[in-house]
Amino acid sequence: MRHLAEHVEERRRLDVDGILVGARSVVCLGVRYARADEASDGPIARSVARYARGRDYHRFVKKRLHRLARFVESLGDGVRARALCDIEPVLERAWAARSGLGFVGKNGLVITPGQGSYQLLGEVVTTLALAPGERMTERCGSCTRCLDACPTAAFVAPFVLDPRRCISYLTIEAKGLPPGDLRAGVGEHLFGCDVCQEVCPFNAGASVAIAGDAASPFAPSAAMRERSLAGLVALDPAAWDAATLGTPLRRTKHEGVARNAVIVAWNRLDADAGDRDALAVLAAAEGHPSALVRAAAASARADLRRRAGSGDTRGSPPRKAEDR
Ligand code: B12
Ligand code: SF4
Ligand code: SF4
Repeated sequence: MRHLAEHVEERRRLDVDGILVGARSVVCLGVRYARADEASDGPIARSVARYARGRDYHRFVKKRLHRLARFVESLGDGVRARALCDIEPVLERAWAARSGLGFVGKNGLVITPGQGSYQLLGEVVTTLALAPGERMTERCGSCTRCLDACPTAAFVAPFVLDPRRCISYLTIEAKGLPPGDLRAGVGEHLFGCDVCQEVCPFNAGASVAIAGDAASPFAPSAAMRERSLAGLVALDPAAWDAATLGTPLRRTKHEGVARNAVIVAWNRLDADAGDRDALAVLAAAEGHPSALVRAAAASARADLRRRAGSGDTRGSPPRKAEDR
């Protein structure tokens, strides 16, 4: 996330001129990614955050935003417009909240009543002067479900997240192994986390409100539906490339996904030291080219041996993706 720190001043001032000289308006958009057919995703895909099960959104959302930007430019002589999505150092949620797209919930995410929070944000910044939307007031009320449900206690206070504790950070951005208490908190999450959205009442029925289908860019690939966790770890570079081409999983590389698979297996072994699938993941990880993955597997094995030595073979069962 270093790119965010490189533009501190622009971020502090929400300096739109730094993004597009002469900018006067920002059009904020939410792209839904909840799907009606999520239940058929299979256990591997279901351990991946919903936004990341299909194609990498950066490409196709940006493409749509570019089209909108060209349209906005066609609205007047000399009008300029620039599409942004995720990677630019702007405060997308603050902008979305100001635009009236939704409100920022206690889980820190932009929620649009009737649509929920399973939406990605994008913007078109333009020199065109547009009438501003009306800011939506926050509607969480006394609810604290997201704060209470977070498996790693990542919320310091309502609306305030410690990103270093967030499973999304630990499984996608962080380079090493999470420390003990956080490792257990990662549970069954292979890539990202949706828990603080799953419990949100604004998402009740969100996945059926607008029908998704197999053609949705957020639907998992056939390979992702069928592969076992150990199979995912054991992929050779060519097979990994073929299985994940154009997907967000590429962000952590094979090394990151394999490390996460070891963590998931380790957490299963905490509950049942004889879990065969989990042991198969460790075996595959022990032959992985990455030193990080091998070290993760060695730590899991050492932990198993230590617990077996002390007669402790059972822990609290982790939350399984298929139970959610
Ligand atoms: C870094 C990052 C992360 C980090 C840190 C998250 C964090 N809370 O900061 C990690 C890796 C943990 C993460 C996790 C996730 N992320 Co993220 N992330 C980002 C990213 C790239 C930057 C966020 C950032 O700048 N944080 C720094 C803080 C300071 O800013 P902020 O919280 O965004 O904004 C607040 C302040 O600006 C303040 N504010 C309000 N008004 C004003 C006015 C002024 C003048 C100022 C200064 C501030 C201010 O309120 C804002 C809202 O809380 C954004 C994309 C982007 N460019 O914005 C996506 C983004 C926030 N992530 C997104 C998503 C989907 C997720 C996950 C759900 C992914 C997943 N399933 O695993 C989780 C959710 C975790 C959670 N509950 O927040 C979406 C959120 C969509 C939505 N509906 O809101 C975004 C917008 C990406 C996108 N383009 O769609 N993410
Ligand atoms: S994404 Fe998961 S770990 Fe991160 S704040 Fe939400 S519930 Fe907690
Ligand atoms: S779970 Fe409750 S507190 Fe959290 S964002 Fe949703 S409505 Fe707000």
